[in-house]
Amino acid sequence: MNPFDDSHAQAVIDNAILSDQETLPRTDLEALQLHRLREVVARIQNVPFYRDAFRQSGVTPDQIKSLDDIRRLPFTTKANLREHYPLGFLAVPRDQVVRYHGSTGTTGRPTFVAYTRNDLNVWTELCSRFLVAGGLRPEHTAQVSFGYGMFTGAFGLHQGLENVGAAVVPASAGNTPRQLLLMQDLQVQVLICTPSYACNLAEVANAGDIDMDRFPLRFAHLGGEPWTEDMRRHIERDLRIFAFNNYGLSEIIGPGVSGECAYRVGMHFQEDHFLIECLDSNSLEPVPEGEPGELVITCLSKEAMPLLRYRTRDIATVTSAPCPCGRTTHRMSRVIGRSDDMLIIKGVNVFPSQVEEALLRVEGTAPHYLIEVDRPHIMDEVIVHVEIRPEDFSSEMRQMQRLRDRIDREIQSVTGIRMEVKLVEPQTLERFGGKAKRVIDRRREKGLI
Ligand code: DLL
Repeated sequence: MNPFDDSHAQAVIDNAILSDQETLPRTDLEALQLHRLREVVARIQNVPFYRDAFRQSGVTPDQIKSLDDIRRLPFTTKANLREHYPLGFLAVPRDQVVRYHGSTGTTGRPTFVAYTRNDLNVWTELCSRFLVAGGLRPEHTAQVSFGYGMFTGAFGLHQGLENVGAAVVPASAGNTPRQLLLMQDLQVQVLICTPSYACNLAEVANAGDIDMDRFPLRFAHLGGEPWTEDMRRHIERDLRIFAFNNYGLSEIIGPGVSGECAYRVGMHFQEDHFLIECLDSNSLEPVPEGEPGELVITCLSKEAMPLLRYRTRDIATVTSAPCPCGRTTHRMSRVIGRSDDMLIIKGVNVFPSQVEEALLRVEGTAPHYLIEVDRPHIMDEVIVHVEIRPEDFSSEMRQMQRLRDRIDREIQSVTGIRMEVKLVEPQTLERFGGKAKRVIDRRREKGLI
């Protein structure tokens, strides 16, 4: 166990700072949500897409009388944003926009998002909240190792950190040895990046001549991509830190939609600004509490580009159970997967995160892997390329065979299907400065799916 683990959590719990908005009694919170929902529905009528959708459904803004009436409102999808590219969803005159960002969109056209001055202030506040929930204080120094640019991660967290009064090191992504140097020389205690980049940092830090007992990092806020509990343990052990998860998406605001408190029993939604539904992706009906469903998010306060019932495609569970921290907000689990990342292999649904979970259960594997799916003939075939940790890499065949068998069994037990496992030498798979790419689906390239 890493030495900072419990001590950091306990210190944060003992000195918790909670804002009034995070501890509103549910009835007050829901009254605020309804008030804001009615406002945003009225405001959004100047967006042609919504005006048409309301007209077609016959619903009028004054019919929104309870939060349940959200179900009468139209959905918004990524495809809708693309159809109205670049700025068809803008709800304010362009002179009120003070910032644009873009989604990372690896496929198709990018999508742009816009912020008014007030939107930036809200975003800053929301990022500050989850940073403070993780123990950030003005005396801390924090390094932002997200790429600064159209991606919302770096700017959102940067604003939140500065707002708390922490000192920001805007390192941006890449050049890992330099990142480690900055951390040591500026005595950085807080790391902000993707989980996969935290892994890369850990790997380089441990391979070099850094004295990890004197390494200054204490905790990290990681987000922007799916990761597993095993990945968290791996990062915490290797960087000797306490790691928090935070979630968001550019279409809604960027980071700041939800984040963990020191109890780390789910990510608290910032419900005063977002109305959350968890729906069955096919029927679009709510799933029972605790069951996985697609998060569908409505912006309650956004001015520049508020979206109604945005289908995130992210699959998670939601709980209303009270959290010991005292926040009254509902919480989401880790993202189990994205409905569009879900692989259907031999008819079985598999999320890349399940493969990660299986791999990291096996001692000796590194958290670097690549899932390659193909259909050379009739059947789907999957090869999982797994990197071995340098200290576990052996030229002895039998030893490597045993390791491969163990991975094989774990993958089969977690996913229910057999995948071919290929062990690869340390440092041979690609490293990512931002979000990792874990899947190559050749069936898609061949037009088979
Ligand atoms: O990734 C915003 C963000 C930046 C969140 C930094 C947290 C930290 P996009 O580039 O639009 O925005 O990508 C959004 O990333 O729909 C999820 O699929 C995924 N994602 C974001 N955070 C998490 C997380 C940012 N903590 C998409 N766990 C979302 C799992 C996440 N997936």
